[in-house]
Amino acid sequence: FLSSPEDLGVVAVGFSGGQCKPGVDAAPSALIESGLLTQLRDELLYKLHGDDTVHQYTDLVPHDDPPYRSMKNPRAVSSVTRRIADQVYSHAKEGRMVLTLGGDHSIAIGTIAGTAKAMRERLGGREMAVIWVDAHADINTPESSGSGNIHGMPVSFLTGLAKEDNEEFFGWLQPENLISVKKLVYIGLRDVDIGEKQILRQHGIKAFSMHDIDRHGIGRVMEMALGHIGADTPIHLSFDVDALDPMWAPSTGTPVRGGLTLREGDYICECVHETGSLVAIDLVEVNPSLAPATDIGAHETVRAGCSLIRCALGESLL
Ligand code: 6HN
Ligand code: MN
Ligand code: MN
Ligand code: MN
Repeated sequence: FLSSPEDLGVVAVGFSGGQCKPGVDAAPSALIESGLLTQLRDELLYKLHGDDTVHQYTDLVPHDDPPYRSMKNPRAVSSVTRRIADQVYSHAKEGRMVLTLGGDHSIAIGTIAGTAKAMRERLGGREMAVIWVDAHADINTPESSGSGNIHGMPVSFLTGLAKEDNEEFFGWLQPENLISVKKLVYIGLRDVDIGEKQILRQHGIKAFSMHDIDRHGIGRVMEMALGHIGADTPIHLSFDVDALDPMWAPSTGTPVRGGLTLREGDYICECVHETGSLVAIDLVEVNPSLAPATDIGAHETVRAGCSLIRCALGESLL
């Protein structure tokens, strides 16, 4: 699916409007300052295209953005994700792997909308798969959401479960931007809202919770997850750092105990890399300003994020 797998499009998104805690906008700079892009260029030998500075998209954030269908900051999130979709699409249609550094998880509305469209065009209508690694399912509809935070809703818009015609509120999403619930796989779930559980059950969505990982081990879970997707299907990996246990990634907006070890997270990324089908990766929800007690937490979380990305992009262990 990638005409030039060594070419990497980078999109750095300092956007936090999908939730209420400031600071997640500082993550791309923190990841870049810790040397991530230099490593990808000098050690993993990628040719980088796109952002070495971080988009803040302030021009797209309106002064007044009252709730719509209970969504908070709906105009800002809609117009920022629409811009991201264009950026990601233009990399993916060139056959580049796309790396997006968030930002909160609402930005995946843009990244997946962009890759889904590019892959359909490049593969004559064939569908892309998404592996969503997260403590949360992020599949609330505006109506099922208890928080109104759009970072808890991206999957419902991307699968067409949440519908909206008004362009100002995600109505810009077209059928070619969407993915099928059949091509969606979750890994790491442990904090799923009641309404979301109903949605997962009703649509038979494949999900591997922490319980499944405890039972089968991460090796078997990855076999089953990739088996569900099937060979020769492009994969978009959307990795929320809160999938990791707070021991490894404390600096995040909605931490949940009982998560993945850093090695399990890295293993997921390594397995996805090994398929040769990875076309895009998002790393989201790193919030360097949410460090418990000392700033060691922020540093550790950034380091964990860099490790996940290097593994997904093919850092070899030996
Ligand atoms: N995330 N289910 C909760 C909500 O507000 O809808 C939490 C969402 C968390 C989102 O971590 O990307
Ligand atoms: Mn999450
Ligand atoms: Mn919850
Ligand atoms: Mn998430």
